[in-house]
Amino acid sequence: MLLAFMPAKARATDAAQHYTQHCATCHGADRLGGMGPALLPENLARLRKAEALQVVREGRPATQMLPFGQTMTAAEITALVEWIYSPVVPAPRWTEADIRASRIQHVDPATLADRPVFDADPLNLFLVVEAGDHHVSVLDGDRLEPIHRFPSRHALHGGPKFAQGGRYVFFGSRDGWVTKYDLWNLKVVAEVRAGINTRNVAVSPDGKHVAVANYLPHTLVLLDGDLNLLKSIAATDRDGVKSSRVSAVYEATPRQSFIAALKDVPEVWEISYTRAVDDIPIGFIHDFKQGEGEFIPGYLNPRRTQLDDVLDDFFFTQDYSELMGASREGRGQVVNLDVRKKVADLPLAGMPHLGSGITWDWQGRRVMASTNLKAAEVTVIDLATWEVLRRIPTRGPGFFLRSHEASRYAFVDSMMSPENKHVLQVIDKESLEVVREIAGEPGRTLAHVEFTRDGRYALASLWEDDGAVVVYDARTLEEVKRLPMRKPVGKYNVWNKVMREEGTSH
Ligand code: DHE
Repeated sequence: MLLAFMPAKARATDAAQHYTQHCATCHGADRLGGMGPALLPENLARLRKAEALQVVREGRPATQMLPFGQTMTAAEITALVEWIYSPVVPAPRWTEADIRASRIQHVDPATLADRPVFDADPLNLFLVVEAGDHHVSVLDGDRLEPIHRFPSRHALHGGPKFAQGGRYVFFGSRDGWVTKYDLWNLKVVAEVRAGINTRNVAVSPDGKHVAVANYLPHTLVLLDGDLNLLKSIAATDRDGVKSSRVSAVYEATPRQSFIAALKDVPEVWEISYTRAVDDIPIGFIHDFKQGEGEFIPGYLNPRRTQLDDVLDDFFFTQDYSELMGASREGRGQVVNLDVRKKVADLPLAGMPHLGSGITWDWQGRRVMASTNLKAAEVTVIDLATWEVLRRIPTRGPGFFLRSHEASRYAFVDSMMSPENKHVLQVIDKESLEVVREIAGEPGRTLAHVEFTRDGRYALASLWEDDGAVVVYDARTLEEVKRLPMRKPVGKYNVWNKVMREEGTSH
């Protein structure tokens, strides 16, 4: 029978059988992943269906993914792909027991050397996330050469988070895996699966607390520095009625807390990771659980700020007293984390990508600037008055903006523009104008810049499977060298991250 004429239910049964036969061993009987990634609509959101069809047909070179073009007909492959893009009902669960059971201790910490096993400056290393074959390269930022490369979990997303002066770094994958890596020993220490579909991770500077924001299940997970579960908090409104995905979580050092926003409930949470918080008089920092008359101690318990609108993406002022946030529709607001309410509206358009915002001093004012995923502009905002000072036109909507305190320039991509995704634009932070364009090869994305520790060089990603990290002299803007890489996505300099350099994301 032609598949198109089969009833939908029969097609689904057929697809489920093919899944069990061909896919379950690697991707898990429940589609939650195993040796291969999870095959759920949430986790496949970044993969176009046409590409998924091709992967099932032809396999993925240099991975364990086999081709099934000879084993299944085209119609069967189409039905299978349709099926993995449809939700699992009821929604899969990932309990505290699942989290605990998933933890892997890769090395005994007692066997790790307490000094770097290489001679490069440990504070000027870069980590380059290579999405092409799911690896991470470690670069020496002085010699601008790789010193190590190791396999990562599938589809890392968000910046890795550094702790203990840059010795340890924590990665989060879209499939929920958190990896603790010892940069001095160049070894994976431990891993845990904190969720099924994860946004990002945040880590306290002493490396003792890790927070994980999940879309699936609706939880914010708190781990200790060895990735043991401390608690998993159900992300619901304060009445426990409406459940929500968690948009993202960040660490706020001056407040010794994690700040998270919910995506489906208009609330910001602050979760203190210091027990000292319990010494603060009740009523100021403690939260009141509605209806039950019970005060909840502040340590590791969310303090909620109610808003009128949800936050998708957000950015903090340097002292972390205020948060600038935007919803998917671009409605912007400023939330004061001490008075716990919205204090201003932000006149933003499109879909500002506040998470990649940067700050600097401009004509005696502190400003922040952000790209926009839907508008071809960089928006510059006064951090004292919240007014938009300048909308700098760019070649196209962009994802990432980067600078360094020692550089007069900020680099912005136009990644979201099919015609201009190969162009990086250089903005003069004083004149607030584009002063130079660095064009790669049309059709091949050039994006995501990170500076060396001293701001002397800017490293950009030629974001292709046969791509490279391209090194530019940050003063002359000339190319210095390129290091071949498999689809380099983000790159992260230890010093800039640990010092919370103003020109980079945190
Ligand atoms: Fe990201 C960071 C959200 C799509 C690459 N991205 C972040 C962060 C958030 C976010 C909240 C900050 C987390 C952190 O660093 O702790 N990203 C989103 C989205 O909502 C969006 C638009 C849709 C989605 O499906 O999640 C999205 N992001 C993408 C991509 O398509 C990118 C380009 C490719 C990819 O790998 O998925 C992408 N996002 C990145 C990178 C960072 C990031 C490289 C870290 C930037 C940095 O320099 O710190």
